[in-house]
Amino acid sequence: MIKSKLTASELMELEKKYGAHNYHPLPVVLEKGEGVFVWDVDGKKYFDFLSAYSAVNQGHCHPKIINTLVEQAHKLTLTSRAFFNSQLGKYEEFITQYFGYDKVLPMNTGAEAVETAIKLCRKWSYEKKGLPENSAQIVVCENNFHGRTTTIVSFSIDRDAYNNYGPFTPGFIVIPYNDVDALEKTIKENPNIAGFLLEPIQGEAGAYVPDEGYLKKCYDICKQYNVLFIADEVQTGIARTGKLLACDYEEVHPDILILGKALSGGVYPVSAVLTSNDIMEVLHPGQHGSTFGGNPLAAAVAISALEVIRDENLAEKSYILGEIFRNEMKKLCEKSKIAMSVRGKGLLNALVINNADHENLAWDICVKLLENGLLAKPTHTNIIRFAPPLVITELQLIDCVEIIKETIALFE
Ligand code: IF1
Repeated sequence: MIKSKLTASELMELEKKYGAHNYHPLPVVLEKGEGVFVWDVDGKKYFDFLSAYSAVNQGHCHPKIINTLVEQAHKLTLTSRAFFNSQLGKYEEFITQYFGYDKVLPMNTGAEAVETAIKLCRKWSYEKKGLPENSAQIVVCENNFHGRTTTIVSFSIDRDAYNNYGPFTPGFIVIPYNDVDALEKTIKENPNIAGFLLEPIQGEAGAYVPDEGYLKKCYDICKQYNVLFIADEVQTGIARTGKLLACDYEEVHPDILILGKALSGGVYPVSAVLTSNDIMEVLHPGQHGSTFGGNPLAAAVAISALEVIRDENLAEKSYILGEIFRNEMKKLCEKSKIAMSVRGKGLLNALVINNADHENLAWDICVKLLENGLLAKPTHTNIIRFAPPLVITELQLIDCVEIIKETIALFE
């Protein structure tokens, strides 16, 4: 029998029947991606305004990154770290110099990098800061999102993220985000604080941008009390917010920097933890690792992905286009009864929807946006995240602003 192409509904049925139901996707089946565009199995074209949660900042299937992936895949993909390989050292030199650190520990997913940073901070606090064994506390923020492992959800306040996954990992103190006094008070009251872990802009919370100066003030308090400032830039990093790192807006250089997602341009899971020699030297052979961490394919791809960010000036583009986008959305909010406000930096933005009269309004708007050729998804019921690949042109952005305005108008 000639294998006929499965329809969108047949493909959705297969996922429903054989896949875990841990997501609720929008009703679209994607088959192809290129730059800012994706196509579904019926050939319909969309602007992608989610960018795989900021993993394809460089655009879908960027040719330079794909070429590197294919070329390296024909040579050597994985050796384990039992041996050296021809790509890792070059990548480690490139990424440490690019972000201004002494050392990098290569991992695969963002959550693994966050877990690595937590272990590193704890070990440093015992062996360098001198905290009593198993006493280390790491301060985190309300409405954080740092991944889905058991330890990470142990300090989530999102019930869906932690409910029935206990018992939980101890050693975390949750304080309000964007509250400098809460950080200083917590550090003063608790002698065993090892680190402060935060997102410079809270992504999942809906592009929640803290007050100007918040990062610098927190960094200075951490320095004053010998507490490590740990920035999770898995989503905000790599040019997404209009600077190479969101911390760059306040010239804060995190003690530990966590990267992921766009570190590979979305073609392969690559994450990284960057820090100083003084901190990284607490790790000795056999004390941490990962089968795929630092593999030659990931290393080669990550160099290309970062070269694209650098050579195509994507941070500067993100900054300029983000200003245009927020100005247009602000004008929309001034006239709209349902678009309340827009917030974000660079091309990490979110529109707050007034869903008082219609709880699932944000979802329904996203379904209509999909019909109108633009993919976006709500977070926390009433916030729509808008985050296109950073390679979008100004003309394309204006077209998308029109699609958003026309779609919202249908619900006024
Ligand atoms: C899902 C959210 C975004 C992250 C930050 C670490 C990680 C993430 C700041 C972990 C991952 C992803 C996970 C994905 C959807 C997406 C997400 F909605 F879950 F919260 F982007 F906001 N730090 N975020 O944003 O990286 O292990 O996934 O590689 O779990 O649904 P990961």
